[in-house]
Amino acid sequence: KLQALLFDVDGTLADTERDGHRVAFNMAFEDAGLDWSWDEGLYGELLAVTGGKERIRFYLEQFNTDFEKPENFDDFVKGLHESKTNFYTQLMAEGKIPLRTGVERLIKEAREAGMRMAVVTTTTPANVTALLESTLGPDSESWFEVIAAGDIVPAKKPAPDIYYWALEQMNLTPEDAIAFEDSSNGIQSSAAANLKTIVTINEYTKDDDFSDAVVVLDHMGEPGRPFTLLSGETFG
Ligand code: XBP
Ligand code: MG
Repeated sequence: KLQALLFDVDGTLADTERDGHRVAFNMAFEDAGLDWSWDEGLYGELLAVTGGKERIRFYLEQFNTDFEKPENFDDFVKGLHESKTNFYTQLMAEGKIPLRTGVERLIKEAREAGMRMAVVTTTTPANVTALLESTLGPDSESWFEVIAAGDIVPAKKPAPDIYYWALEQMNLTPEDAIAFEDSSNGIQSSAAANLKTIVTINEYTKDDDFSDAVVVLDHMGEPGRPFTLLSGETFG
């Protein structure tokens, strides 16, 4: 019997990448006096790598090789990323990003039905708190039994480690739970952890490979705004 819902955050609960994370990275770059600027197209390519610190390194390795790395490069990346997190949580507190269609309804109905819930994401824990508080309310983080996030495991998605960690914390096997994801990196992670996965696509991920998904939907749906089944088993 299904016991738990495991939610990815970025792209799944809310479209945080283009107008949230990307904007916050650019604010941090400007604040640090760097002339780097990540436009929407470049950011789509940078999403190949999950995790903000990892993404900054990837950018320098692949897209800005002329940049002369400072001696204490690890600290430099860490500091830049901390600044990005500050800008990002500020944007969330200002309510800049709403939840995706159907997400609030799904979470509230699951909660009323006594379903166990967890967050399983590569983003920084403070970002999860900021999004949940600004959208579902001040105590909504407590609706989730486990917040599996950020650097809790060293190998981020597409590695399955963060899902393994969450399942272990909840004392569940993969058969007891279902994952919600929006991206190729996300479903590679959940599928490698043997979880059934429901995918809701977004602009950045609509052409990703979702052959491992139970179903692929455009969004979670609302009364009067039903989702479209894009692939997978028919159900209803
Ligand atoms: C989300 C991400 C994150 C955010 C940045 O992937 O890739 O890295 O873009 O977060 P997923 P931080 O939805 O698969 O979890 O800067 O806090 O690392
Ligand atoms: Mg995601």
